[in-house]
Amino acid sequence: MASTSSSSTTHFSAESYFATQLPPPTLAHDIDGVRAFVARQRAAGKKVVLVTSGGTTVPLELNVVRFLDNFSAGTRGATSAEYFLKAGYAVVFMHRQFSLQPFSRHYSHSTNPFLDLLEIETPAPSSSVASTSPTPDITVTSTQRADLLEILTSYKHAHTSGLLHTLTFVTVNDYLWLLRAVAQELAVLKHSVLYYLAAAVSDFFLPRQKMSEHKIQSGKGSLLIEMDQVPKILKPMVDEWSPDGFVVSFKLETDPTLLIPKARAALARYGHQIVIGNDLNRRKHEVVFVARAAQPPTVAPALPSSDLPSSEENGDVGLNTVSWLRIAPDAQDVRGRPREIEEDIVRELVGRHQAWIDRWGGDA
Ligand code: 9Z3
Repeated sequence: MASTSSSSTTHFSAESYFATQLPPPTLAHDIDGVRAFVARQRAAGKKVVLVTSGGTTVPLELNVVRFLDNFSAGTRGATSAEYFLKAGYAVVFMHRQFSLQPFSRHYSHSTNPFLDLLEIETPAPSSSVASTSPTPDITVTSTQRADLLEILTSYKHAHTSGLLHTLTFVTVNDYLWLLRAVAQELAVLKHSVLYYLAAAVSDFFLPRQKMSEHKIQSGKGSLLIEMDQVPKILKPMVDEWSPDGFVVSFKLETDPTLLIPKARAALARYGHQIVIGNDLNRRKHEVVFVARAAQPPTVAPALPSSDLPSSEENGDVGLNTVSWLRIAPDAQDVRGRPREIEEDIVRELVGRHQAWIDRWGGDA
């Protein structure tokens, strides 16, 4: 059971958390879907990645009116899922409801509204049917057509091929229950499963036993809430839920000096394979891979030499290898579109994951 500390907060282990907090009502149904997906991918000999993406909320009331949230839009996860599909993986995309999704992310309502891509074309009136006005047609703006066709083709393929399976969560509680159950299903894939944990997971939560049933009232003036720490679930994930999986977690910091020490501490504590560190303000063009040194050597990165990190910052630090990955903030691809660092992250991970599979005798 949960042990009580000196303050009024409780220290939850993963075990005590799941023994005291309720599963989301859709869990059993969600897991049936994952089980069928996994069986198909296993029969086809596919490598599978679980991508988690977006922020988690922490409700403050049982009849929830207010909740704590975080900034994540789900860009990292949605973008990476596309590159994993391109690399031949089957993808379980577990994301925060309404956060960005693979393919549709290119037409987000706030950055590139879909309606702005469309034109209304009114055909010239026909002289033979004088009384009826011709029905206008809808076309895609010519400058957008090539990009839309490419994205639409990949989108349709992901769906018709059955290689993309989507799950949603909202609260940190939904996320924890779903992650455990999905990992337990994916475990049958042994070394050919990759976990790419990019969701921004709250560190704190309010156990349901401490939540007010109804909307918190304002009569008492200020609001003081003491939250408990979310249990560290990477440890049971590595030790129990999916012990053969290749686990990559992300570490977000705003103080850049903490990035590598915190990443190293996470690896030492949880025993997984890689922590990718990212600074909030530089995350779109710079990340650092911190890995356990015992890991098989990485494949040669297929990056343009201008994008390679300077070698003096990379190397072994104690038990870990540290390698920076950077792209120029204004880098563009051959078609003049902004380059995405996720392309390089995924390429690097695909190589490291394959080396992991080979090292264990290849079960993909
Ligand atoms: C990250 O660090 C992601 O890269 C971002 C992506 C959340 C910064 P966006 O969605 O942002 O593209 O806007 N995610 C993981 C942070 C995290 O919560 N890690 C936890 C931890 O280290 C759980 S593995 O304990």
